[in-house]
Amino acid sequence: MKLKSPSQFLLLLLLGQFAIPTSSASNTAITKPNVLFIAIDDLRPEIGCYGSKQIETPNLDRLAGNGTLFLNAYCNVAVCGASRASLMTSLRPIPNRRFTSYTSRADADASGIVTLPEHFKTFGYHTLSNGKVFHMREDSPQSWSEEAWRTYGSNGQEPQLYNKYDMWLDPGSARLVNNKRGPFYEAADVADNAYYDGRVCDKTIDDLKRLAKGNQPFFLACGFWRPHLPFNAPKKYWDLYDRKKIEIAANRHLPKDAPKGLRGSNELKNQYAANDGFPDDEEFHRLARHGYFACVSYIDAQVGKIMETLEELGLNDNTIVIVWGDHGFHLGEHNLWGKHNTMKHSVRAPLIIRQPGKEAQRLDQIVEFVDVYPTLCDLASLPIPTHCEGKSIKPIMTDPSAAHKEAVFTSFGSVYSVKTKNFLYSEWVAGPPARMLYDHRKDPEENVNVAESAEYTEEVNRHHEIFEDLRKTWNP
Ligand SMILES: [Ca+2]
Repeated sequence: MKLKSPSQFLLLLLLGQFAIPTSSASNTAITKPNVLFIAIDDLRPEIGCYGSKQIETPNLDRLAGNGTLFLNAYCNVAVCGASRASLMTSLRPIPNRRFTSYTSRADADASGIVTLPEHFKTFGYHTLSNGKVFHMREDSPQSWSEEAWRTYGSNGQEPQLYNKYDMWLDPGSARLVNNKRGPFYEAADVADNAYYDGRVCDKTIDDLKRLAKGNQPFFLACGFWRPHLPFNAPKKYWDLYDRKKIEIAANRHLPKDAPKGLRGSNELKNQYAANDGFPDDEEFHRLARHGYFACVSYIDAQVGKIMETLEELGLNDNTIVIVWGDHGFHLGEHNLWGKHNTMKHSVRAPLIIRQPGKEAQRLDQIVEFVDVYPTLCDLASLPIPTHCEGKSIKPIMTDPSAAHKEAVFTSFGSVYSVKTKNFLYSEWVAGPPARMLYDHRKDPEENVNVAESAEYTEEVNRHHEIFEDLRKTWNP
């Protein structure tokens, strides 16, 4: 690029278009912090650091032990593509911008919104995407300095279809079952990088080594596919668990007074190999949990390898690390599997941010994923774009006694929810009128819907008003 004047150079320097020359070629000499952005598909807070007693997640626990753990983080919509599009734009899903999985790119592009990585790119960052970051590899190509990397094409197809991409490696596994998908789990005795996520990890490690030698700050996004179905993980991660000892959900029934429209996801049913119905016995619940746990441990090990590389390269002191799951996941609670509703197990998700120089802490303020974009800008000292609907969390990371928000919002389909400190309230905005209110002080597992109980009229009205205030912003 030819510069027309010294003032243009100064402007570009201020905008971060040029790396400031330093005496060292090392990335660590750059004052702008790098961002390592790790997305884990369908990971609920089933992690040791969140209090899960059964899971083996030493690496995520170590990361949380050096960072800020958000105990009450909520996705803005309980489905993969839309949750990601919302987080990456800091825009809420609303009826005329639903961010449904296959139109996430169109929604973001049509709104002319600068995405989170695109914003960093504008300010001089080298931005990379490995694995499942946006829902589709083709989504938001302008966000990345290099073409988004996956080991398979997508072209609008779910990769689990037809075993096109070697998702099932055990020759004994069925290839096609119901709905033309493979079986819902597999434990092939293979190396980590035989399955897809191990290759995402290897690519990310190679990138870190390359980026460490450069003179540009980086925003490196790494998206793992598991523990999303199918629960395929190398056998050694299954072997971490004794299936007989796995505890299953105590509440394998719908909540009392639940609306008729309350459902879970059909994904597990679609991948269940038998044609004689879907099981509901304890053995099946243990098997499905075993598969999910094996996948979580598999991903934990990949995160560990990446964190080890970051440390070896001397990048720890100048890299913000963020780990998030795109939404929650039912593991048999209410006899539901997966996401696709607004129950706590679908909408609460893990969020861990390690900020260099910041001591470990656990925060219980409620936060939501539209807050991630402005927070990363704030932590990296970049301006926060005016379109962002979220609010930076940095103030509560700096002063844990500070307040953040009275309420956060989440959704699925035509159901919209308000989460406050003690309650989760949901309202159906289309179809037959229905609502849910769960009192998390008395009923953390959401076994009784108290929305129609006279005792809770005041709380229902209060939450409805909070929702109405949000609704007024939908069509400004
Ligand atoms: Ca997901």
